[in-house]
Amino acid sequence: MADRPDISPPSKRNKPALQLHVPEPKFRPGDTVDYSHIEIPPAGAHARPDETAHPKEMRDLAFGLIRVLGEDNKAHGAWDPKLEPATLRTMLGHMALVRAFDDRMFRGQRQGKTSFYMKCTGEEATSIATSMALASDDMVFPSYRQQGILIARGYPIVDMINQIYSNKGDKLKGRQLPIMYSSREHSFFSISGNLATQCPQAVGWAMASAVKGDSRIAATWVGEGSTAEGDFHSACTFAAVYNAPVILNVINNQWAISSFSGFAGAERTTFAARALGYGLAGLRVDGNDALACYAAEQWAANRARANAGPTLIEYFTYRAEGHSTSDDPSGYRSAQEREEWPLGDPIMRLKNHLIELGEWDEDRQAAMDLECAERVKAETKEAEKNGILGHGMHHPFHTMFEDVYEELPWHLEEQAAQAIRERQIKWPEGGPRS
Ligand SMILES: Cc1ncc(C[n+]2csc(CCOP(=O)(O)OP(=O)(O)O)c2C)c(N)n1
Ligand SMILES: [Mg+2]
Repeated sequence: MADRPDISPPSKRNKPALQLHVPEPKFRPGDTVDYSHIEIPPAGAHARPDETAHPKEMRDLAFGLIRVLGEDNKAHGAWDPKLEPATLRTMLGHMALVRAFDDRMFRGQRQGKTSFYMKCTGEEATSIATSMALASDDMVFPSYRQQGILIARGYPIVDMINQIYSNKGDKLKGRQLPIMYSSREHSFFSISGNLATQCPQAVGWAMASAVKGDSRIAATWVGEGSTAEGDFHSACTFAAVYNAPVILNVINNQWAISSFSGFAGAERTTFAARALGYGLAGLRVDGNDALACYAAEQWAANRARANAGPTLIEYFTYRAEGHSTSDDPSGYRSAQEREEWPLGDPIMRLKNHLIELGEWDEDRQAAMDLECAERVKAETKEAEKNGILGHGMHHPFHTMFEDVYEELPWHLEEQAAQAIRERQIKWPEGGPRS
């Protein structure tokens, strides 16, 4: 019996018991929020390295926070992109339009006009200012919260709404979940619900662009929660190995539905710091500062275009609203988080900057907000002529079998015929969804 292995529990042996750490968010519903642990350097504090610098020369930028707009509403430091007031007003206008659009689409879902919607409230700068820093034909691989890119690129609002309503005007013929847009003409890759798949796709596209000797670069947007997916890490490896002309934008809005960023590793280090292990340039940016967002994306675009390497940028922001229309954040986080969030609101900050420059005022802002709301309302009415959810006005049933094969295989043609027949039996009058 003496040689039997010791199977007593570890606590009984002379060794410390192993333990796991399960992350827990700092604040839960009803908690008082205290953000004093968040380090926020003053605007203008960080140096701006040359776009061709080696990642190890800019290590600090992966742990800091690049900021341009100060508490005094002025632009500070080397990262100031020095944009013309007219450009700043355009940026502000796009952000206001996205907010008006989000509000109306959210209400549309509550009214039963669509099944689903996702807002980007508080994160507008991370898609609008960033995409304005790219060329209009650079290929973007967004996630589902970058509707701002389409607005900035001039995609027709009515087509966005047609897609959300899955109606007969929907260019994607009802095949995608509402808000999962796609537009080849706007160099906007089809949004996928499978998180992080867009990352290796962007890197692959960028590699192909380089193989072809083209000058267009690729950029992708991914949520901080989604960086826990293997696809994100494969993308970083490929980007680094082949020096792909790509920008990996990580939108750290601190929540992944009801999971806080700690479950994606935020308690250990920054998301920008992931870049260092791969040998990528890593920048950490105030995502509610439209000028900093523009400047960082422009820096990374210049770097990619100069064949100087890919960049991983973490935009630190806060998801001010629920994850989607299917979510209720009051069940898992403190309502005070949004109120206390120290980086403010991106639209208000840019507005105040323009006012400080003497290039804007509150009356013009109010008029612009009204104009945005009216415009979205008019576009909504236009889209509703093509139908809303459940009103039967959508693409003909047979189209679900089309566009995949050049010639429809016989067995799919049979399935299509059978499906149409069954619907005719069920709804001889044409039915609700003929
Ligand atoms: C591969 C995969 N896993 C899980 C989901 C379900 N899901 C959809 S959105 C989401 C949260 C993603 O959070 P984050 O990446 O931080 O983006 P955010 O919603 O904050 O913009 C999850 C878990 C999914 N769509 N795909
Ligand atoms: Mg998130």
